[in-house]
Amino acid sequence: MRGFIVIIVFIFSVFPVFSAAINGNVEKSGYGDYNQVIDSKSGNPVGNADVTLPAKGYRTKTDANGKFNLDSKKITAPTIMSVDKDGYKPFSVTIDEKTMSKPIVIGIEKSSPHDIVIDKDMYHLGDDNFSENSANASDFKMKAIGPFFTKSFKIKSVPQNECLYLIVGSVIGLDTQMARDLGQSKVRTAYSSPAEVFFNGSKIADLKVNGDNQQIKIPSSLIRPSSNNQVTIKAGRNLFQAAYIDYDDFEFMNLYIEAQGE
Ligand SMILES: [Ca+2]
Repeated sequence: MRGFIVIIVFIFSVFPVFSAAINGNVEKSGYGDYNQVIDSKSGNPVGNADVTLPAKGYRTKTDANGKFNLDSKKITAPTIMSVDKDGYKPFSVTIDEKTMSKPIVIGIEKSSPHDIVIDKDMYHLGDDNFSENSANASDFKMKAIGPFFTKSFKIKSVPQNECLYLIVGSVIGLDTQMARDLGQSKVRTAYSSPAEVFFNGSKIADLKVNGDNQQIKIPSSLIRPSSNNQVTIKAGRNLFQAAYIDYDDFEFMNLYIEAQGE
C-alpha cells in the first residue's frame, strides 16, 4: 500500500531533522533575517497572507514585503502555524521553541487547477480525555468534535497519467506506539491504535505519527469523478484501557487533494 510506504519515507526523511531544522516541508522553509512569506517558485514576497497560530488564537497578516511577526507569542510546545493566501495551496508547519529561535522564511506554492481544498480549519478528534503527557496535549485548544471527522466534496476529473493524493497538512497529539518510539508522545504506560483515514468508505491509510504534509495516495478505483466523494478520519483508541473506550485525542489542520505524477 503506497500510503504506508509514503509515511515510512516521511518518518525517516523528516523526523531526523526535527530538532535540527524546520520540520515538515523542509525544502520549502528556512531561516532569514526576519519572518517572511515568499512564493516558493519566484522567491518574491507574498503580502497580505494570513498567518495564524490556531492553538494560541493568534492571527496576523504579512505586510507588502511578506514580513510578519508573532508578537512574542511564547511557543513552548510544538504548535501548528498556518499560512493562508488566495491562489496558494494551504500551508501549515509544526513549530516549536527551537525552530522559532531564529526568524523563519516560509515558501508557499501556487495552487494548481486540480487542487481541491477539503477543509482549512483545525479540528480536535477524540473525547477530551487525555494525559498531560500526550504528544502536544498542552496545545489542545478546542473541544473534541467526537471520534470522527467526515466531509464530502466534489472531484471534477482526474488529470491523465496522474494520481490524486490526500494531503494532511499538520497533525499533533497522536499517542500511537510509533509516536512514542519517536519521542513525540511522553505517555509511557499506554499507546493508541493509529487514526484511520477512509475514502468513500474504504480505508486508505493509518496515521501513526505527528508532523506535516503527510501524503496519502488515493486508489483511483475509489474515486468517483464528477460526483461527491467523502473523506473520513477516525480517531484511534487507547489499547490499554479496557474498562471504557478512550479515543486518542489529536488535532489536525489543512486537508486537501493534489494531483501528482504516478
Ligand atoms: Ca482520549
